Amino acid sequence: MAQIKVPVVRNILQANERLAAENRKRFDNAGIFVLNLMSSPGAGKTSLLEKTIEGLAGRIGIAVIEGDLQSSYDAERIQSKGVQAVQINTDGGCHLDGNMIQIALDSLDLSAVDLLIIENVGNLVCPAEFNLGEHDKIMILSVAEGDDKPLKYPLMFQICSVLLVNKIDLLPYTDCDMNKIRERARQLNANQKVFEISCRTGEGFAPWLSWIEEKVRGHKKLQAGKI
Ligand SMILES: Nc1nc2c(ncn2[C@@H]2O[C@H](COP(=O)(O)OP(=O)(O)OP(=O)(O)O)[C@@H](O)[C@H]2O)c(=O)[nH]1
Ligand SMILES: [Mg+2]
Repeated sequence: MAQIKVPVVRNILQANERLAAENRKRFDNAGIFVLNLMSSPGAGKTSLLEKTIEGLAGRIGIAVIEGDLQSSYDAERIQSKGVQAVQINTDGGCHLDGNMIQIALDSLDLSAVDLLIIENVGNLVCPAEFNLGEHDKIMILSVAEGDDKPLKYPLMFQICSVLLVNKIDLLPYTDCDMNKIRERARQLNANQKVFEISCRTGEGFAPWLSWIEEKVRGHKKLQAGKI
């Protein structure tokens, strides 16, 4: 059975790569910087989006694509912040793919958007395999999940240029060792940028917001230079 499955999986990934490349072209032509945000369920993806939208209000035009198995709950949370959000329901699927993003883009007005953030389905495994056309992949790990996660889900840590360690307000109530997270993540990805944050208290948000602003500005400059 394994001999049959391998080529099928490869074909699916190759087809996805083509769609992701098309998405990337579309983003670049529109001058939009795109982040693919991943984590396990409940680590704080939507909370991060809410606080980031508040922090960048009036400075950067933001739109959001939400991926969940069911419900439009997260898209409604984002819309209530005054930002365009479209919800994809994967109906059991454990990750987003390039085709789903292509369809979702048709529901967004991208004319005033500088930054598109895609909240992937809560899962530390499959989303790591599927490019969406994003410029950066970023992940959240909450301290309540434990400091062993880099050991168990290495691919996610390897491919993400940013690691946000969230819920640091809960550190006193856990046995999570921040030094272990940093060291284990560094061994997998020495270039990864790490931010320690709390979406509850807002601690650590200033450097994270500066990182985004710098990225959006840099992307605009790069695209303008190509024209
Ligand atoms: N104490 C504390 N709780 C937090 C923090 N960030 C998020 N939460 C809580 O964690 C829970 C899950 O947060 P969400 O932002 O919905 O997580 P998510 O990753 O979007 O979840 P899914 O979309 O279901 O995968 C909510 O009850 C949040 O209020 C934090 O920094 N500290
Ligand atoms: Mg969410």
